Amino acid sequence: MRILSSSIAIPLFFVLVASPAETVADIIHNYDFSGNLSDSIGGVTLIPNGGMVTSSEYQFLANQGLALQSPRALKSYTLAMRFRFSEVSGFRKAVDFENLTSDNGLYVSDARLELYGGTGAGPDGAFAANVFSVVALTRNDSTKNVIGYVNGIKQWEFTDNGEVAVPGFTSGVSTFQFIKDDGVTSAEASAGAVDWIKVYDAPLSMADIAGLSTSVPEPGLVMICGLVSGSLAVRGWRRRHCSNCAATPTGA
Ligand SMILES: [Ca+2]
Ligand SMILES: [Ca+2]
Repeated sequence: MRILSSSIAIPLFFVLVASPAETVADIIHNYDFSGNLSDSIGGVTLIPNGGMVTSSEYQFLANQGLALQSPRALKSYTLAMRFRFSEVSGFRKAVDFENLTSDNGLYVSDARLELYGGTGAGPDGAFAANVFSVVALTRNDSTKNVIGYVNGIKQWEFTDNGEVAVPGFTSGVSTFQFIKDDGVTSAEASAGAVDWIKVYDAPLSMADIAGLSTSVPEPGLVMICGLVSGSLAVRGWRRRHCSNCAATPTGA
């Protein structure tokens, strides 16, 4: 057949146009710390190590960390968190992937973002003391590509053949340890506060990461949006159901 009839060609055209190579990701954990440590979409509750939950954030002294024990293997994912440290000089651990048994992990390092064990520090001045920042990390297990962002701006990327950024998976549980130093060095931590933590089951695009950094869902709307989300592309999810979720970040 040399020429498609219009009745066939038009549907094919729309199939092609409607199939972009856009990342489709499910949000699998969403913590907004609105008075508790629970997952607003029904997943596991965070495990605290001291610290205090207010109506909007988790406030902590150094090493009063949070543990997330996700019931799935996470080799491709996006992790995003909005937090502030009172100290950004030296090494201050933000995320540990080895259940506190390794010095490797994601640090604020002299006000830069560094995934120690995977890549060097990013640009200077990415963080300031007592100022909220959004840190995001994406990992694609097909390519082993890991990208780190601060406030939507890419800081670095590297090929993670050594799975430095893969959370340890033991007994059916992947463990992220937040804002707490490992047992190797113990003191690389800071006091501060965390506003929210989100985990997706796939690497988000740079545009989606930027969107996370500029919109902060209000607690009540998070509940509403959590009910209607499901398996949707994050970009589409936000556009179709959560247009009211965009709000001016507070405290930044
Ligand atoms: Ca350490
Ligand atoms: Ca919050």
